[in-house]
Amino acid sequence: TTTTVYGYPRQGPDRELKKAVEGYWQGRVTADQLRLTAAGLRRAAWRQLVGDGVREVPTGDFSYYDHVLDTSVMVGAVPARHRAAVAADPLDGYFAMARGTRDVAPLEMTKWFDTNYHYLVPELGPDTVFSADSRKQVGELAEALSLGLTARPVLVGPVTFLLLAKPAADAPTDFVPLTLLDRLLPVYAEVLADLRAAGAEWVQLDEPALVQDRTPAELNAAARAYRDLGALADRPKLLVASYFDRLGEALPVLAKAPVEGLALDFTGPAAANLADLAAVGGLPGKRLVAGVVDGRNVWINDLERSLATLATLLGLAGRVDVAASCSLLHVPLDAAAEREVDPQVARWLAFARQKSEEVATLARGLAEGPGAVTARLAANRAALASRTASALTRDPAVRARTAAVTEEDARRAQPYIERAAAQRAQLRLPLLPTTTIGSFPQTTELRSARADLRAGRIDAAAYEGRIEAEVREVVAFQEKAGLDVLVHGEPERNDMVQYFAERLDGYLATRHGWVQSYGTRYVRPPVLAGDVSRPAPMTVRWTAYAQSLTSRPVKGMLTGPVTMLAWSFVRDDQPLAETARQVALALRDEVGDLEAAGTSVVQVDEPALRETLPLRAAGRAEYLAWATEAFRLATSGVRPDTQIHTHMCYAEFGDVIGAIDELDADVISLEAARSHMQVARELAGHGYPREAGPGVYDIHSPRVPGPEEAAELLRTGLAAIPADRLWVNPDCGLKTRTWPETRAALENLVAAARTVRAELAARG
Ligand code: THG
Ligand code: ZN
Repeated sequence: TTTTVYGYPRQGPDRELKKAVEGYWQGRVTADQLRLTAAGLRRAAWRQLVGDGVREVPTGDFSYYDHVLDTSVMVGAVPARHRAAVAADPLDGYFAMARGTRDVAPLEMTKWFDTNYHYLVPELGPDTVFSADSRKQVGELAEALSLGLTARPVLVGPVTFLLLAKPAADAPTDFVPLTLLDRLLPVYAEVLADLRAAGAEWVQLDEPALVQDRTPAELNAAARAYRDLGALADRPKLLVASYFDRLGEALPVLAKAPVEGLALDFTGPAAANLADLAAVGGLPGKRLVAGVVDGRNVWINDLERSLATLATLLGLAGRVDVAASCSLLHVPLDAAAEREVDPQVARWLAFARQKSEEVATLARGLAEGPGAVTARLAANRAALASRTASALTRDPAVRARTAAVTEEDARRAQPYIERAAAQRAQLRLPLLPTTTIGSFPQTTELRSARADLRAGRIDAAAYEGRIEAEVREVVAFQEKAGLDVLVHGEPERNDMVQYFAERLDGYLATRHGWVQSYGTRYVRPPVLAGDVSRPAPMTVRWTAYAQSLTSRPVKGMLTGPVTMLAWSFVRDDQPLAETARQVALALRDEVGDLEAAGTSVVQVDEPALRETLPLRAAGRAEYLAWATEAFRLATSGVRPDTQIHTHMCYAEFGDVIGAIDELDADVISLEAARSHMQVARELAGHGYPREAGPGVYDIHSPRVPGPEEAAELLRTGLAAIPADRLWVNPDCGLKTRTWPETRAALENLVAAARTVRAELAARG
């Protein structure tokens, strides 16, 4: 029995990698310095893993930006528009693929399964010619071997690589990247041969795409891929890894494949792998790497339960090793760095380092018997018991309240038609009302004010004075620009989820808990540790202040329960639906307080509704049911004339369009500018009965559309949504834009609304 993990946080304890890469982009760090920093971070990570008890370390999981991009480079899948840059300088070409240049667009970015990590989408077409470039993989393996370590290269597997790819812009629309499998396999064969020559005994091929619903043709492709790779004469032993869910139909395919080992996830929904494995007769003669330590949450493992799982698995494979369920990339580095966390809670936390130790403990318990780890098991049992018994995780008042929730609580008292009439009378808005999504530019002055407050250079009163000044400016600008429903601009918020988490009981903030979101960008997801309640209003002060400055309606701005869960680390000791209901009730109180303070429009954002959709279709209906119920619970306590808005960012609404309807929000704003109002047509096609604001300004681009361009998008929107239900707004919040862009874009947006209103009036 050995111990391993599939990947490790890359950034270093103080995000040294972010600093080095961004420094390189700015010309402050040379390529050699960057390489040296990276090699140092890899070495430190391996030493840490070994020190914590992981005996077989992963290599090749490191990345300057993204490991899927590294795979594109490894197989030569460089889009034509980036080839010159890659040829001129591989490192700069790599970053050009990641970030684009003035002249060429980067690869598209999207979420890595249902995690909060984003990868760069490979672009493939019928003309793609693959070629092997194993230098990064071979180089990192050589580094680890030269340190005397047992090392196993980890690669994105060929099937997953193709399934994650998208057709290049010039490919036929019906082109399916998986049809390139026969061309890709020889390239993997070459990389495998190179790794063997460099000293790899084992190589891991990650195939998480096989835990999703797959067609028989896709499963066949997987069977063919591993039959062919298995048949190679010159290759290392192959470990095919899956994670994030059960393998299901793909399990018999991989169990039969001529590879030496499988790595399976046994946590969360993937725990079903245990019964599935028994049903296929186990993996006789093969190596099974058992992912029993959850690699995507921050909680200590139930070691006794994992030992029981491992004991069962012993009878089902030739050899059983212990691992985390997936790469530790998805969790922060070290819980011991969180010195400000209540020690009572700190003993429940496990980040990458603590999870490595758990893996080591479990392997020892498995190999030598539980008696060898008695003290650890006792401490673990005590910590788990203290979590169950804690007043933080069991707040009787919160539990009584969620238990008393009725179906009516999650339903507005009046149907939309009646609410709309009441809201029209109350708000007196023009046709095609204009608004924004909530945030205005976060200036350096605002950021430094926050830094000053944290460092104690200014006091709370001085900080609030600066925020008030910003709110005054934002409100004055909106009045002058002629917007109809105003916002306060959210200058007091850095990250919205963090802002609310800091103000809710039951939530825990971390100080060093960085997790890579994409490239050099990181988030510090707050931790849902206990039962959630709201000790005091969270936003009323700023919304009411903004409202005191203007006679136009000011929209209150909140983050919805699903997004509060999606961008946090969630509890693993109760159903997500229960946690969502607790957050929803806290938000419901905030919505009520906003209404009582004179706010007649409240927006509750759910940008993550689509993101958290379960990987397999079987789980989706249940998820959407609790997710939409939580939103309605947060928003249904208001009067009929209080208008509820919601907002979602991403463009793939197809899968959740029914759920959008189920939210029963009076108004929804959506991203639409880049797709030329496609979403307006989708909503109309679905018979969406309420008001909608498909965005007419793409805030992801520094380009400011002129008034005629926005007017044209509005006319397109009008073809799908009637004039009395169409709103005019940008695609998303403006916090990443500059003030000059924001001013010009919003002035143009108002001008466009006025032009189209005049056209409608002329037509009668
Ligand atoms: N908040 C949280 N999670 C998220 C998002 C969010 N996950 C999904 C999506 N939005 C991720 N997008 C980003 C965008 C920007 C940054 C990170 C994730 C970013 N981070 C700063 C950096 O790395 O330099 C650090 C920000 C900070 O100081 O907190 O720019 O909106 N919770
Ligand atoms: Zn958005």
